[in-house]
Formats: sequence, C-alpha cells, structure tokens
Amino acid sequence: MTKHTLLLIATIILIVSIGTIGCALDLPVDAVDENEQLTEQDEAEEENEGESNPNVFLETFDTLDTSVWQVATWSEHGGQTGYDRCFVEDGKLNMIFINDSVDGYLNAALQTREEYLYGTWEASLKPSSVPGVLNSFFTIDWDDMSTSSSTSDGTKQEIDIEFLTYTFAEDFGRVHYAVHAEGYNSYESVPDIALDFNPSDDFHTWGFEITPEFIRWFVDDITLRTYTYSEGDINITEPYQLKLNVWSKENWINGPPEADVECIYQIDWIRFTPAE
Ligand SMILES: [Ca+2]
Ligand SMILES: [Ca+2]
Repeated sequence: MTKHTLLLIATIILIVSIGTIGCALDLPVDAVDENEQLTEQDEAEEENEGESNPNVFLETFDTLDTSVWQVATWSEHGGQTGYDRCFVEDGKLNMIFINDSVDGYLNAALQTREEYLYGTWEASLKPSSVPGVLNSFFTIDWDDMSTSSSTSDGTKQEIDIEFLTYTFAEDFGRVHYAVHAEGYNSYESVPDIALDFNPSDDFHTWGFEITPEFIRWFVDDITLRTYTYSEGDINITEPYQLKLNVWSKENWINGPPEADVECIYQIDWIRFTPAE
C-alpha cells in the first residue's frame, strides 16, 4: 500500500468513528426530547382530565378565543371594561382592575357566548392580593336567548363565587357565595365562609355543582356550602352564561384600592362537566 492509500484508510476510519460517536451522542438527546414531550403531554392530559367526554367544556387559556368568550367593552358597576385589562399571558387569563387617578375605576369582564345548565363548574383561580377589589366567577341568565325582542329579558338567575380581597390575611381569607333571581329573595352566605388559607397566595380549584335540587360550592374538592332549593325561594331552572369580572366600590367591597395599582386576578383554566 502506498502512503496515500494508508492515509485514505485512516481518514475513512476516522470519519466512521466520528459518525459513530455522533450517533451515540445523538441517542440520549433524542431520548430527552421524547421525555420532554411526554412530560408536556402528561401535564396537558392532567389539566384536561375528562377531555375524552365531548360534552365537557374546557378552556386552558392558551389563547383568548373570542368565538367562545365575549370580552366586555361596556361600563358596568361604575367602571369602564375593555380588552386592555382582560388578556391571556403565559397560558393564563389576566383580569385587571385599576383605580386610575385620571380615568377613575377601570374594570374588566368577560362571559361565555354559549349557555349551560346542570353540571359542575371548576376553575383554577388566583385572586388579587390588593385589598379593596371584588374578583368573581358566576353564572348569569341575563338574556332569554330564545327571544330577540329584548337582550335583557332573562330570569337574572345567578350563582356567585365572589372574593372580597380586603378579607385576605396571612393564612386566612373569606369567600362570598350567593344565589339571586329577579323578583325573589336572595340566598347569601352570611357571614362569609372563613378559609384557613389566603386565596391570593396560590391557585386553587374553585367551583360549584348545579343540580335540579341543590347547589354545592367547593374548593380543591372540599365542600364549603350547599344550598338546597327547598330552603329558599330560588331554583336554578334556566340556561345561563358563565361570567367573570373585577370591580370595586366603597361599601361591602371596602374599596377603592390604592390609586394606579394593578389589581390582577388570574385564571389558569375553566372546565364545565355537564350532568349525565
Ligand atoms: Ca332575549
Ligand atoms: Ca392555562
């Protein structure tokens, strides 16, 4: 063999060796990628438990889908709502109240375009830690959608979860529950339910089950209150929209919050599982 042939063989061996090492290095990298994908998929499946049921409504707020949600752009509870204070960021819906020193109360609200009735609502919520604002999660039959003559001719049947942020303290807080309907006496939690944690410290799963006989409110699978229709005047009988909003006033909510401070209410996901 000539020197050139030897050099050629040596070069080929070197290239094959580098290729083999490259493949060997590639293997664990691929394995890590697969693991990462599996982990993300597992997390999504965990968050989307029940997704196989086609009747389950699940919103994870990866985007703000305006075909599902109507973002309020009107004035309500003495404040102007708008897209600026109702937006998705990092997989979470942010709803912001500002006691603006120039423009006054700036609110936020959004509601489903579809209607729902019996079933269980769950939502991962983290209310604002700033005292003096109300953060809500509620049902409202504002409009009887079967009639076009009026857009406010619903029963006003309403089921509330309301956080009054002034009640929050270290390892403590309160949550307000209520049921309303036009022309009927309301059911309200008085005094409001005491909690052994501050709801603004972290996300918790808040929700209620609505049946033809009762309403049951819970947090993280612990039942906090049950209202049986036979103990009051109001039955939930009509389809409703789900709505969330942030607002303030002096009495009851103990507002307003400090001027120009962003009071941020975060919602990670919302799920509705219809009754069988
Ligand atoms: Ca109507
Ligand atoms: Ca989310």
